[in-house]
Amino acid sequence: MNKYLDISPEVSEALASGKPAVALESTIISHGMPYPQNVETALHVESIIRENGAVPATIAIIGGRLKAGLSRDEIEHLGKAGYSVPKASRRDLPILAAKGSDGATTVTTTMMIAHMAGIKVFATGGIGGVHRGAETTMDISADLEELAQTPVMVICAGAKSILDLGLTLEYLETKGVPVIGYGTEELPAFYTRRSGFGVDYRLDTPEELARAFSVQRELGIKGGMLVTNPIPEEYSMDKAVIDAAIEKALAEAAEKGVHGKETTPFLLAKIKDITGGDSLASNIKLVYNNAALAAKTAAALAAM
Ligand code: PSU
Ligand code: MN
Repeated sequence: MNKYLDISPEVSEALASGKPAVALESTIISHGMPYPQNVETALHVESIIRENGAVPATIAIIGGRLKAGLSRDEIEHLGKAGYSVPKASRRDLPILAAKGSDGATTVTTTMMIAHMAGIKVFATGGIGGVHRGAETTMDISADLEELAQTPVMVICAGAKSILDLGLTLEYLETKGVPVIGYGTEELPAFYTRRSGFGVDYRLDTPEELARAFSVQRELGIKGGMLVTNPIPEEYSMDKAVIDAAIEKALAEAAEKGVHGKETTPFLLAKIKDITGGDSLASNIKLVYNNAALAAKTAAALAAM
């Protein structure tokens, strides 16, 4: 264990006794939703994980410490501080730790810290990917590289079509990352169940997911696995409404010359503004759905 990592007593006890644990990211808390819904959602996600037989480990950087397992006060702090908490991707991690700063962990750094702590399963909303126009901007999320090198299973609701979903799948194929559809042959597009792009494999139970991940480990294959879990039908959004919001957000980003690490937060915030409460409600429900599946999968892995 490294000297910058703090594992909470509850998570530490779970890991030591072979109980299932599920990692959760903190960018979704600080940058993904408004206060106080972000804090309420983060706490409710933790209770869903407990109800489904696993221990939640929300991950963040607090005062330069890499944390696996946060207190209620720490979650409240990250939610209240919002955008003043820096977004922490792979390149930011050593600097924020050296400065003793806070950091909201993305999929990338949540995977890194989960792996340092010994946590195998991670639930989130959406992952980063290859941006539209990446053939000229080269804007490709560090999340895809992390999936290629860090042995953590990431359970998400697919990716938003702010990205080029076809290129994102090509990139994951090149990097050797298995993309699994949970109960579906089609990649879900976050707010909607369908994207028109196929996944590599369809698996239908937490036990099947656990077995696939376990074999990947036994074979000594580097990297993780991406599980895409469609938003429940009753909470999915109208495709035309969400597509129009995404096009508007993309046009505004292009007009303002938004680039680099600001691109994703800018687009996500615009979509939220344009679609209002509808997209927030869907976002919360899909995270709950992923948390339940992640807890069941972690429990199936622990039982193997
Ligand atoms: N929700 C999404 N997509 C995302 C994110 C949230 O639908 O990309 C957040 C996640 O924390 C993700 C990060 O890891 O943004 C990716 O940022 P970037 O594209 O700058 O790598
Ligand atoms: Mn980027």
